[in-house]
Amino acid sequence: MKTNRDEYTAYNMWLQRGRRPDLPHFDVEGPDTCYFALRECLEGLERLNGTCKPAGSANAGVKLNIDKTLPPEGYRIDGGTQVVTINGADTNGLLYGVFAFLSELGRGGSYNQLSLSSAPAVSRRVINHWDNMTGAVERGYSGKSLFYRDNAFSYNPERIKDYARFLASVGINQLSINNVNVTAVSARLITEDLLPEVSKLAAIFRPYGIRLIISIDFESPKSLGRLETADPLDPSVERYWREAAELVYRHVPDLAGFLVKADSEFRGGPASIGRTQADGANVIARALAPFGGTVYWRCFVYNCTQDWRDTVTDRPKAAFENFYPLDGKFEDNVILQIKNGPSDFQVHEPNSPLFGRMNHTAQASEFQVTQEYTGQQIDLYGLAVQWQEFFDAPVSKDRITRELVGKEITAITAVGSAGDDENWTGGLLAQANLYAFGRLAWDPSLSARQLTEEWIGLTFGPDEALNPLTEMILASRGVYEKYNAPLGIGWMVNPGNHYGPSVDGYEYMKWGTYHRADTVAIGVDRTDKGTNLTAQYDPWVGAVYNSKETCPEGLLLFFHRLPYDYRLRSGKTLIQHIYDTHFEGAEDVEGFIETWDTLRPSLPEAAYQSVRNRLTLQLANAREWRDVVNTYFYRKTGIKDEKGRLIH
Ligand code: GCV
Repeated sequence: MKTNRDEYTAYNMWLQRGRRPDLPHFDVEGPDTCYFALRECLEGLERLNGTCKPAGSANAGVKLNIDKTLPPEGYRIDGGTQVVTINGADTNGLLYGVFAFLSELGRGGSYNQLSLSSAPAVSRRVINHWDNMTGAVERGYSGKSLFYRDNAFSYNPERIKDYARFLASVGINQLSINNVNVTAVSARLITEDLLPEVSKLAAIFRPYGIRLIISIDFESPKSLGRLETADPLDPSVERYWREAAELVYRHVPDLAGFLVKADSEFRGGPASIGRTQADGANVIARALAPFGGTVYWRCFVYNCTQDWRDTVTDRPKAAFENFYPLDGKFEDNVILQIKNGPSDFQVHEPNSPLFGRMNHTAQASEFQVTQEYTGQQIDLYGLAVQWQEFFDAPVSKDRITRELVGKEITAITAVGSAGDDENWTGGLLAQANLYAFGRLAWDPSLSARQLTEEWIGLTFGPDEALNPLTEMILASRGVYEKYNAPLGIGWMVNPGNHYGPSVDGYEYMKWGTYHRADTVAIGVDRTDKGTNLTAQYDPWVGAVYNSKETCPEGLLLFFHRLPYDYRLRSGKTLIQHIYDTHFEGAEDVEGFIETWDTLRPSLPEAAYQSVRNRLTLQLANAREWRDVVNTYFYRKTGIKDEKGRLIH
C-alpha cells in the first residue's frame, strides 16, 4: 500500500497525515447530537488522504448513530461497500468508534469488510499530570508543562485541543491537571482565583469526552480556609470541604473529582493528626458526592525518614499496612489509587499486595508513562511489556490481576509523559508508551505485541520492513533490566534525578530503599524468615514468592537475600549472572543501533535521526551502568568474571 511518508511529522504522533491517499471521498452523516464526532470523522478522513485530494465525487459514506443498547462508551462498526455505520452508546462511544474506524484505515484496513465492536473495561481511564504551575514538570522528560508558565495558566488552545484528540483517540477520559505535590499556588486551583481558568481548560477537553481532576492539598482548610485545623472529623473542616466543592462544581460542573497525596513525602495528611486514611478521604468524598465527584486517594504512604540502620521497617510493606485494615471503611466515591508495585515504579517489582485483597474498596492501578526510573525517554523502554506483566500476575491460585478490572479495579491511571516538546514525549519512541497506556486502560487484555504493531502501523505506516522495530520495542524492557539493578532489587540510581547508576546512592539515606550488599550476600529477606512482606499476599501467591525455588527469577532479589555463589536456574552463580547480564545489556543496545540503522530506508529521515541520537545516549548510559555495577560487585566480592572480561 502506498503511503505518503513525506507528510510525517513527530507532532502528529499516531494520527499522521497522508496514510491513505488511496481512499475514496466519504460523505459523513449523522444526527445533530453527533456533530462533534462527525467533524472528527471528516477531519480524520481528510487527514488520512493527506494532500492527495480524492478524485471525483463521493463514492462511499459513513453514517453515525447513537445506539443506547450498547454498553456505556462502547461502539459497533458495521462496514459495507456503500456505507459504513458507526454506532456509539453515547457521544463518547461514538467518538471512540470514529477513532477505531480511522485507526483501522490508518493501518491499511479496508472499510467495506469492517466489523468491530468494543467497550471499555473500566469507566475511568486517567492520565495524571505532575505539572507545576511554574511550568516545570516533576519527573517530566518532554520539555515544560502544556498548561502553565510562571505560576499562571498559559497555553496554546490549539495544542491542547490536539492533545485532547490524541488522548481521546486511545480512550482516555479523565485528566488531572496539576502535580500531586500541590504548591501554595496550585492549591488555589479550587478557589475563585483560578477556577475560571480551570473552567476554560475543561471546555477544551470536554468535547473529547475528557473530564478534569484537580490535585488538592489536604491542608487547604488551614492554608486557604484559615481554620485552625485540617482534622477531617472537625465540623468546620467538613463545612470547608462542602463549600469548596460547591464552588468548584459551580465553575466546572463535570469535574471528575480530586486527587490526593496525603501523609506522603512530607505532605500533610490525616495520620499526622491521629486520624485514619479513611477519615481523611471520606470527609472530602462526602463533599464531592452530591456532584458525582470521585476522590482518588493515593496509597503511596510510607516513612520517608527511615534510619538505614533500622532493618525492621520495610518500605514496600507500608501501603498494605496503612490501607488493608481499612477495607470497607471508605465512602463509595473514594477510589484508592495504588502504584502497580509496592516500591515505586521500579523496573521489576511484584504487584502491590493490595490488589486482590481489598474486596470492599474501589481501587485504581497507577502506572508511570513518564519514564522516571525506566530511562527518562532517552533509553528505549517499551512499558507495555511491564504493564502486561502486571495484569497477568496472579492474585490467588485461580485468579489473575486482569480479572479484577471492572470489579475491584474501577480505574486505570498513569502519570503522563506529554510536555511542550515538539514531539510531545521527548523521545519519539516514547510515544508508543502513551499510546499503549490508553489502549490498555481500555482493554487490558491487549498484548504488548499488538499494541506495538498498532502504534508502528499508525505512526510510520504498515510496512513489513519495520517488523524488527516491533521486536526492538518488545525486547527493550528486558535489555534495560539487564544493565540496571539486578533481579528486582531496584534503585541503584543516582539520587535525585534517578538517571544513571549509583549502587550505594540511596543505601545510607532515609528513603527506605536498601539493597544491603556486603561481601557475601545481597538483598533484603522479605520472606517469613525476614520482614514477612510475603505474608501480605494471598497465601498461595505469598508461598510462591516465599520460596527461592518458586519465586519468579526476575524478582529473586526483591524477596530474597542471597549469597553471590547462589546458583540460578540457568546454572550460573548470582555474581556471574550480574556480570553476564551487564555485559549483554550494553551489547544489546549496540544491537538496537545496528537494527535501527537497517530501518533507515523505511523511516522518515527526521524520525531516524532523532531516535538515533537517543540510542547513542542510551549506549553511553548502558556502558556506564555495566561498568559501575560490575566494578562495584567485583570490588565487593573479589570474585573474578569467569570469562575474564575487563572489569575496572
Ligand atoms: C510526585 C516518587 C517520585 C516523586 C513523586 C512520588 C509520588 O517518589 O520520585 O517525584 O512525587 O514518587 O508518586 O508521589
